[in-house]
Amino acid sequence: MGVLEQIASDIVEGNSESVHALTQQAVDENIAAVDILNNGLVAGMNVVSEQFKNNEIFIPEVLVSARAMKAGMEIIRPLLAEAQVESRGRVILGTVQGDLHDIGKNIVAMLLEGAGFDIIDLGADVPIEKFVESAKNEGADIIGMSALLTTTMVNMRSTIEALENIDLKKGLKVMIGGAPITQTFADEIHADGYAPDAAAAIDLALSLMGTVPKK
Ligand code: B1M
Repeated sequence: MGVLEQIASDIVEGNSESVHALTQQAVDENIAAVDILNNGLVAGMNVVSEQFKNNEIFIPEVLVSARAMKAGMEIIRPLLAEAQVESRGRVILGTVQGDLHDIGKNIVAMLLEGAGFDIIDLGADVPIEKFVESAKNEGADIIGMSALLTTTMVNMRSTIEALENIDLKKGLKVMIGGAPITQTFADEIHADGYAPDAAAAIDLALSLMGTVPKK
């Protein structure tokens, strides 16, 4: 097995230490950072995504694999920045104001990063103004909001209204998710998409960017 296949396999296994060491080995062997990203780290996370989608693995395994991917990303992120690898799109992510639940949002962030998106993670309990400010300043393609409480999901509506009020919504797609969210709610508040889980969030983000998701 080559070093990139080994990285992919160790991501599926969730072996952070090995992914870290092998990614460094690949860099030392002068393998291009973009190859390490696409054929090692992302290839591994694609398998994880697919297994998660098919209910073959569950949240804890995804988190362990995502942590392994992060261990590899730490090494190649600066090299990718130097090489100016074209990202699939820039996504601003956050859990809405008043809501501290960030486990699901973090999984979405890690899988989107694994799929080649550039992520600006605003964290949890993100005020409406912070989403708007970030949308203005960061040149994002997508704003992704997460909410786990029926009392905080209304802040998704307020954020979209705030974006519409300053005419920012046209150039931006908004995707939402979280346990209490439904497609009906997404339609009602003029979100461009809703994803029930992190694997579906990748497909949604790709389709919002006009890229047909891989099946
Ligand atoms: Co809280 N909590 N919690 N909690 N908590 C829930 C959500 C609750 C359903 C539990 C219950 O009563 N049965 C309930 C909400 C009831 C309601 O509103 N209908 C609840 C409550 C009431 C509360 C407090 C108010 C409790 C209290 O203090 N009285 C309080 C609120 C604090 C606040 O936010 N202001 C509170 C606090 C907490 C903890 C801090 C203890 C902790 C959060 C820790 C953390 O996130 N760092 C916590 C937890 C862990 C939960 C449960 C048990 C688990 C949530 C979770 O992480 N799920 C939850 C019960 C439950 O859901 N069974 C509960 C796993 C996670 C991977 O799933 O977040 O759904 P999820 O994400 C999925 C999808 O939804 C989707 O992809 C993810 C991966 O597949 N997705 C997206 C999520 N975001 C997306 C964004 C996208 C696309 C897809 O696009 C952008």
